[in-house]
Amino acid sequence: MNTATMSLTEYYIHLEHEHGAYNYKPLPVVLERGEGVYVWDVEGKKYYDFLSAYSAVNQGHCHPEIVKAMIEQVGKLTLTSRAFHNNILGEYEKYICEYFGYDRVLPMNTGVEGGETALKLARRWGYKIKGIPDNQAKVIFAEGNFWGRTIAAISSSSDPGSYSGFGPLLSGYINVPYNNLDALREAVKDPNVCAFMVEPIQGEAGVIVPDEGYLKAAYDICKQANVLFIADEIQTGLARTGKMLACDYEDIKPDILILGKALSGGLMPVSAVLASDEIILTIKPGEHGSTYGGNPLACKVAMAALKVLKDENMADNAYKMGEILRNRLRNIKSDLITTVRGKGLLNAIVIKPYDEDKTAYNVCLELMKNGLLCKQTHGDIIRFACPLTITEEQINECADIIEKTIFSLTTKLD
Ligand code: IF1
Repeated sequence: MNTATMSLTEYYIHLEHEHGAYNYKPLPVVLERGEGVYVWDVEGKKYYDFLSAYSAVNQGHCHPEIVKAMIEQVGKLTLTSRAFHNNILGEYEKYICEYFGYDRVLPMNTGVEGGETALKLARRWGYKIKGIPDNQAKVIFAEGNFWGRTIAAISSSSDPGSYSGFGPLLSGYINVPYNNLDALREAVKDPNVCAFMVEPIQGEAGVIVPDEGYLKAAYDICKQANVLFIADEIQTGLARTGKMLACDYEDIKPDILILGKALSGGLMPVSAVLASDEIILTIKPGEHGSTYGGNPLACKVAMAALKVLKDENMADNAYKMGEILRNRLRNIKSDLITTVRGKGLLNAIVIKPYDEDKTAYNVCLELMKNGLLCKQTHGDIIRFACPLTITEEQINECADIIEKTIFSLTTKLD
């Protein structure tokens, strides 16, 4: 292949194609810069980012306050390991615990490590506090759950694309249908159940919003059965759905809260597990950890990322802009869109296949040409999740782009 005749875009795609693993199939766009709600490709074309790195960039790309915090710390001290104390960790732990009203935090890096940590805590609590016999603890998950790619995470998955060919999987998991309280009531009868882990809105499943009252009722069922309620707010948390946490809609405080993604505003992997003394102190020195977890750079970045969420009222803005976006999407008169759903700025549309075999991926390609980047999931769903800093004028411009794109495809249909 002659790289000299390639466009820049083709060249960079070629490099990845030749040297990378094929575990992703990205849209054919190569990005080199981001600022707020926008990203630019290597040809200089500007786009609205309607994925926000899977909700890691809630605060907008390269938020100046978060970047400033990172730059101030990066030349000073970045990593000490937890073998020694550092002068930022404690300040961060105090900050995040007060921010969310928890006794303690256990800092990790990626979201899936947060999930793993929550499960280890739940099992440990199950043995030490609830009195479950050794190695018998079970955790309930909802079908359609997604919490990452490790063996523990794919073991709870109901998506063959996630788990098949990677066995043997972990045992000790019970799956119940999402948004089904009777099934949960039945499952918690098993005295060896230590926890129910759930996303307040299922992201990867296609932005599945449960019935109003489901989370609160599920929480109450767990309380009655002495089962921990673990909320995976890695995607729904940090103002994405129009409140600081999606659980705030139903006034519940999870026993274990997992945060990630936007906890760093997209600058680096930072996750956190928050819980009570009773739960978190069941793990003793040497029993859990990570080289990078709680590093001073991450702690500084996370404090800045949390601060700007509040300073700039991003939850309120997400709520309002989400209402506008869904109204605009619902008003698009086209057979191509069969459903519009979501909360705050975590939204999805369902696309009816068109032109024989074309579907959501092809709509994403057209949206890309028209200056808006987003990603399909499960073939027929497109997720819309722009940064929470978007203005009313910008969200309307985005709705115009989506409308224009859908109409152009609908015309082709006729
Ligand atoms: C991939 C989707 C999003 C998550 C929830 C934990 C994690 C995630 C609720 C793990 C991660 C990502 C990872 C990314 C695709 C993805 C995703 F497309 F699958 F549905 F966000 F919408 N809990 N979600 O959504 O966090 O370890 O990745 O930091 O390809 O795996 P992580």
